[in-house]
Order: sequence, then C-alpha cells, then structure tokens
Amino acid sequence: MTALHDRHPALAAADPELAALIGAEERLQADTLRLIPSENYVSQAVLEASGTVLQNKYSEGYAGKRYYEGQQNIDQVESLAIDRAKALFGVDHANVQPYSGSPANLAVYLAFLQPGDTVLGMSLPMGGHLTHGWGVSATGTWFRGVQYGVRRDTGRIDLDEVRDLALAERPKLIFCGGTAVPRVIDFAGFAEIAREVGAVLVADIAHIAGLIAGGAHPSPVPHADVVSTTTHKTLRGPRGAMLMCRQEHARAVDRAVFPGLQGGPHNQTTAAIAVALREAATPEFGGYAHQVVANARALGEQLAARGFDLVSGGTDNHLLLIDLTGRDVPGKVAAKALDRAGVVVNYNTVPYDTRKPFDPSGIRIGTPSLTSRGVPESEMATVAEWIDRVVTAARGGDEETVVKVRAEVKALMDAYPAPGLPLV
Ligand code: DSN
Repeated sequence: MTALHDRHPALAAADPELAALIGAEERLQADTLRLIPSENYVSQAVLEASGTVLQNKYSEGYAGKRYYEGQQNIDQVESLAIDRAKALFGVDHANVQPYSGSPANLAVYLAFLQPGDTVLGMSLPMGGHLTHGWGVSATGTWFRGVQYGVRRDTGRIDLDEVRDLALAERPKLIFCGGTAVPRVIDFAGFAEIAREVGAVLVADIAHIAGLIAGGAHPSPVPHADVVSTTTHKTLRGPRGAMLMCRQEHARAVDRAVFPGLQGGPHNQTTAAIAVALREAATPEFGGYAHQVVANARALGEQLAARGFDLVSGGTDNHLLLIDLTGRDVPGKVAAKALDRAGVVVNYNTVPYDTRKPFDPSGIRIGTPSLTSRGVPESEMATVAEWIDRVVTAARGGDEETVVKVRAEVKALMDAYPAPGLPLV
C-alpha cells in the first residue's frame, strides 16, 4: 500500500495520532481474511464519495421540499440515489435517508404501529435482528414482540409454525429476514401469511441486498409491503440504509423517517449510496453476487468434510453458521484464536443454544469480503483448513499454530489486494 501520508496528507499533518490509527486499520483490513458476513470492502469510488464537501450541508426535508436553502446540488444527489434504488430493486418508492438499519426499522414501526401493538419477527438467538421485536430493543419494549425461530431438526424456518403464531397473535407487522439465516427467505410464503392476518410485511434484506441486486437470491418485490436494507453489507456501499415500499405506503414511510425520527440526512452517505447502486447495476456486480454464493457453498462443503456442524446443513447465500459444541470449543474462544490468526469472524448464538449470547456455542462466517478481493472457490479448501487448524489449536492452547496460520493468511491476502486499499 502507499503510505497514509501520501493518501491523506492533510490528515497526517493535522492529526498524526488519529492518522496512525487509520493507517493501522488499513493495514489490518489489507492483511487479514475478513469473514464477518455483514462486512465488505467498498470501492475507491464509494470511499471518495463518502468523504466530500457534501458533509458540510444541512438538508432537512426531501428534494424540492427542504427546510434549508442552497439545495441546488443536494436535491439532485438524493434524487439520483432514489432513482437508482428504484430501478435496481424494481420498487415504486425509495427513501435513502435512514442513518442505518436500526433507525430504518424503527421508522417502519413509527409508520405503521402504535405503542403496544404486536410485531412478529424472528428471535435474535435463532438468527433474527434486535429490531425485529427482541426484548432488549426499543422494538420489544415499546411494542409487543412475538418471536418465531427455526425447527430444531432442520435449522430452517417452518412457515406452518409462523402461520400458527400469526393467527394466534394477530400481529400488525411481520418481519422476515435476519442476521444469521443461511437459507433462502420465502418472501411469497411470508406474504401469504401477512395477507391472511392483515399484517404489514417487512422484508429486512440488509444481509442479502447485494445478492438480490445481483440476481443471486429471489427478490422480496412485489411480495413485501416494505423492504428495509442497510447499504454496506453485500450491497457494498457506505454505512447507511434505505426503505423501499409500494406507492401507497410512501407518505407514511417518508414522514416516519423525517420528521418522525431523524433530522438532516447525511448527504455524503447519500452520494456514496448512489455510487454503490450504480456499481450494483452492472453485469460485473451480478458476477460478484453469484461468486459470493459459490464461495460460501464451497467453503461450507469443505468445512462439513472436516466434520464441522453447519446450522441447516449448509448455505444458500453468503453466510455459514457453525455450531462448535461438538468440537468442545466455545464460540468466543474460537473467534478470538481465529482473530489472532488473521481470520476475522464473530462469535454467534446457534439455534437452541444452551450457552449465553455473550459466550455462545457458534461462530458466523461469510464470503462477501473475500469475494470482493477476488479470492476464488479453489481457495476455500485452504480457508476451511485454516479454520480447522485454529479451532483445534484454540482447544489445546497451541499458539504456535495460530502464528503459523497468520503468516499463511497474510501471504494469500497479498495475492488478492482489497478494493480501496491501493498497492504501492
Ligand atoms: N450487526 C449486523 C450484523 O452483523 O449482522 C446486523 O445489524
């Protein structure tokens, strides 16, 4: 990589302490195998768009209806992002202002529910998200959260169970999607249940938005009433979010985001979202999305061949959830050893986990970042071997193996430079 003072000379001169930390993070992201499924590498173009003078502008309101003057360019930036989102996902309406996924989901509650109303969502330890009505979240304290999970025998959602729960509890809102769901979401099936009970269906596609855009996962459009997504996971944009919906819900969704929940939009993020959406509309991005899935499948097969217990038996998308109970290593111990080896994952609950969320039985891994570096399926045997060696080493406190793997990881990463991290 070029030195940080060459890439960011003003920052390096003005604040060497902070510049050193950013330089160290660039080095870390370049040298490690990043397997957290909700992370990615944005392109240099997205990176540049998110660090511009758009930062300096307040724009409360929407294009053509702002509370501040001087919006000649900002209105066009936001309209461009909206038009690209609508075209890419085939939706009537898009709001690109939510600051991130949790505020986006909270805006959906504000748009459709009153405090105390019932929401049906997937439980967090089964693979859902905090904002789908989980108890410690505002969505589970200000609203009545009812939760579905996966079947113990298959590790998959059972729509008959979801339907029974919906008929018994009569939710006003149903969430589908999650953060640790390795299988295809049956959006049409969820829509049928929502219709039956008169609920609004929200598809939270944060994890799989890029796969949907690239044609590697079925779309929730036209099944869901509202589609919520972050923009920084498989979609490979900046940290932000979008809400998309049918025209009939456009006003309610817009009013909930602003003035209901937020102030001025982060225009620099809006611009970077627009760039990412343009990138996601290209044939190259379709190839990327399919390769993410092919890599995850290959990695799953290699891990299964090494005796790893994969929740649901494998994957249809970008992520794998591994239950380490049979390996006799807690998820956190394995995740920390892998981190020392330069393989970055997160510890995660597995369905019906007997351990606590802060010290669970599993790890969650995914292929969006390594695929952005161009690492092919043929390398997945090596990745699985590293995970196997380090998990085994973690059990026995074998730090020598951890150090050896770190050097091997660095060598492979050097062969596949990451976007946004220019080489010398
Ligand atoms: N934190 C995200 C994830 O890692 O899946 C969800 O919000």
